[in-house]
Amino acid sequence: MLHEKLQPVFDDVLHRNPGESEFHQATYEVLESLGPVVAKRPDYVDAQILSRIVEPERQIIFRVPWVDDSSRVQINRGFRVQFNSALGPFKGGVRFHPSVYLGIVKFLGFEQIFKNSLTGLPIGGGKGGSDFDPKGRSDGEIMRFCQSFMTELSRHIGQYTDVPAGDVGVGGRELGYMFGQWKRLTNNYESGVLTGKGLTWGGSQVRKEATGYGTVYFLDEVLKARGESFEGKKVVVSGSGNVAIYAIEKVNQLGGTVIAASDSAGYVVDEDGIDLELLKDIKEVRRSRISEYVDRRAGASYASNGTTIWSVPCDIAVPCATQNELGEDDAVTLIRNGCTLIGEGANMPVTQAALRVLAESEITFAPGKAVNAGGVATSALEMQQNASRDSWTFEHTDARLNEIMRGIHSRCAETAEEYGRPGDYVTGANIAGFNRVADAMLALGVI
Ligand code: NDP
Ligand code: 2IT
Repeated sequence: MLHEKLQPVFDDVLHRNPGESEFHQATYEVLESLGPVVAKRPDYVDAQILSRIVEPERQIIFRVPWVDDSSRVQINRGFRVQFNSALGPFKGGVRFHPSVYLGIVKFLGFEQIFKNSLTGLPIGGGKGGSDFDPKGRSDGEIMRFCQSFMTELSRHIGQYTDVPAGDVGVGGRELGYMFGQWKRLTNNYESGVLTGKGLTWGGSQVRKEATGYGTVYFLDEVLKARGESFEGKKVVVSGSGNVAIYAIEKVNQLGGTVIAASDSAGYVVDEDGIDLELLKDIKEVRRSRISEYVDRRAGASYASNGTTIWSVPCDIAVPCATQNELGEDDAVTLIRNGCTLIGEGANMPVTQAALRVLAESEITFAPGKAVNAGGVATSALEMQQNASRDSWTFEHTDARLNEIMRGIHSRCAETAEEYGRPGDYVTGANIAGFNRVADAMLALGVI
């Protein structure tokens, strides 16, 4: 149920953005938390902050033509949604996946506004992507696609305007090709135009690890607040991409054991603990399927249909693959198996139906916009280093990331207390994230 002042805002979202179910879901989840805020702040309502915040400042959709290895012309669609720049330049990743359409980019851009706000750093919210499928494509094809994508995107970005980074299907290799094309088109070595860059060409230490490490730093704070730690805990991490791999690495460092991981085709269970070097070789180096893991590791098993990774009994579940990957049945199974903490490493991996089940249970649920904010926070640290033509050590950058994640945790926890919902990280994250943006929007007038 939405507050009476918020229902018309949501009705408008449905009416003006038909068919964009992920965007509807993301806006509903934020609006649902904001009832106590609108009750307390009529000035937000008078200034139509809610109706403005659900409408992107600018949406760009463009054709991306490129030539494949068989000399065939291929056409993809590119997107950049510049959602909100009240706090700073638009900031957010770029996703290459065949499922990408406007509704996905808008849900991600909308989430990004509040996530970036929670970091306390001066970054607005945006997101981009393409329905290009990188799977099975050669290096040359990836390069030509990235160059074509950047040829149009370059008109809309800049260190003070909009700063893209990686997301699903976009990592160091793709960002390299994009930055190369940007540099060539503009004749500017403007490092701060993209983040997630390689260490030899303006990137930051810890950016590659940041989302996964930050996720685990946040969950460690949740555990500490309950007088617990990762020591001896069984953890299930879905996905085996950038976020999952470095979440696993940090869980291992803190004394937990990750017993299962997955990709889009299936999942592996390894009760001795996932062998991270093997997983990195399969997914980061060879860009192959996780099913190979069982061929190279005795005692591990692989499942590809019938069950989901959430049927593996664990103390802590960390979905790090994609949106809506953990549904109602999975939530019921996790509760039954004694799981006590779920933290979203991915963006919106838990469905609305699953959230309702979890809300009635004893499980602590920590939402993505707080949990996975370490990636974009370290992107902002990369922008700082680029602006000052400096580069920090791994230790210094990691310490800053840790401090930022602890700050986000306390901001969420304190806000939840303040609004009479102690321990409710969803309410805490949504309200704390929203209030900072809303105050800036009020100050900047009707724009
Ligand atoms: P990667 O492309 O590195 O890895 C994605 C992983 O998820 C792969 O294992 C992939 O499997 C799996 N996956 C992707 N799509 C699907 C799908 N439709 N169904 C099932 N599995 C899928 O991406 P990241 O690790 O960077 O991103 C993972 C999540 O984290 C996303 O939600 C992203 O938005 C979010 N995120 C990422 C940040 C970052 O800095 N990279 C920051 C904050 C959030 P396969 O190998 O088979 O494709
Ligand atoms: O979802 C996310 O926060 C990201 N993909 C990272 C964005 C960024 O700008 O580093």
